[in-house]
Amino acid sequence: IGKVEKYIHEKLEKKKLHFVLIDPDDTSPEVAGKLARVCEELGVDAIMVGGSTGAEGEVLDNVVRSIKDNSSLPVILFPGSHGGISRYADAIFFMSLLNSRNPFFITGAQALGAFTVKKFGIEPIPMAYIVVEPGETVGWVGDARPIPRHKPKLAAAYALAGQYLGMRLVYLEAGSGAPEPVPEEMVRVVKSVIDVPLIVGGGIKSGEQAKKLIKSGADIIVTGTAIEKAKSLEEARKRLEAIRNGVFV
Ligand code: 1GP
Repeated sequence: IGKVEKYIHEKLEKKKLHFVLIDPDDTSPEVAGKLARVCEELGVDAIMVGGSTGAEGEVLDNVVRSIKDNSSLPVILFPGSHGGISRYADAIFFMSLLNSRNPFFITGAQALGAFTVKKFGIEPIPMAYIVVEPGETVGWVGDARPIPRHKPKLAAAYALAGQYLGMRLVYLEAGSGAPEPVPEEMVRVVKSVIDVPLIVGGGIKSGEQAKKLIKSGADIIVTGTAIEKAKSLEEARKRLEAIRNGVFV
C-alpha cells in the first residue's frame, strides 16, 4: 500500500479521523489555502478535494496547489468522474459508485482515468462508494439507486461486496448538504460486517452527530458543507472547532 493509505492506517490505530472536503466549484484557491491552514491547526487529518460538478482542470489544479502550499496535510482527490484528477494531489480515492444504475460510474470513468493516475504518479486507494438516501447531487448525477434509510442490510451487502472485490475502504454517503447524515443503525450494521475502515459523510454539521456516528462504528468522518457555508474564516474555524470538540482526540 502507498504512503497516504499507510498514514491513514497508522492514525486509525490511535484514534478516529476527520477529513474535510473542499469543493473547487464553490471555493477559490485562496480560500481553500486558508481553510487548509485552519484545518491543519485544528488537527484535521486530511483534505479531500472534489465534487460532482465543475471540479476539473485548472480550477481543480489551482485549489489543490493552494492547499499544498498552505499545509502539509495529505490531499486526497474525491473525483466525480475521470475529470476530477489533478497531478498535484497526493492520492485519489479510486472509487466505484457501487449502487449506480450507470456502468460509467462503476467502471467507466475509472477506465478513462486510470492512465492519468498512473502518469501523474498519484496514489490510488480503492474505495467502495455507496450512496444512501437522500443522495443529494451525487445521487442524481451518479444515477444512483440510493439505499433506503431504513434498509441497513442493503448498505451492508454492498459494503461487503466492495470489500470482497478488493476495495480497501467503504464510504457511506448521504450526499453533500443532506438534511440528516446516514442513520446510525445503518453505520452499525455495515461496520459489523466489514473489516476495512468505514468512512461516513454527507449532512454532518455538529460534534454531536459526528460522535454518534463514531460510536456507531464510523472510522472516518467527512465534513464539507459545514465549513464551506461559513461567511468568514473565523466562522469556519468556529464551526470546525464545534464539530471537532471532544470527538477527535
Ligand atoms: C459529500 O460526504 C461529503 O460528498 C460531505 O458532505 O458537504 O454535507 O458535509 P457535506
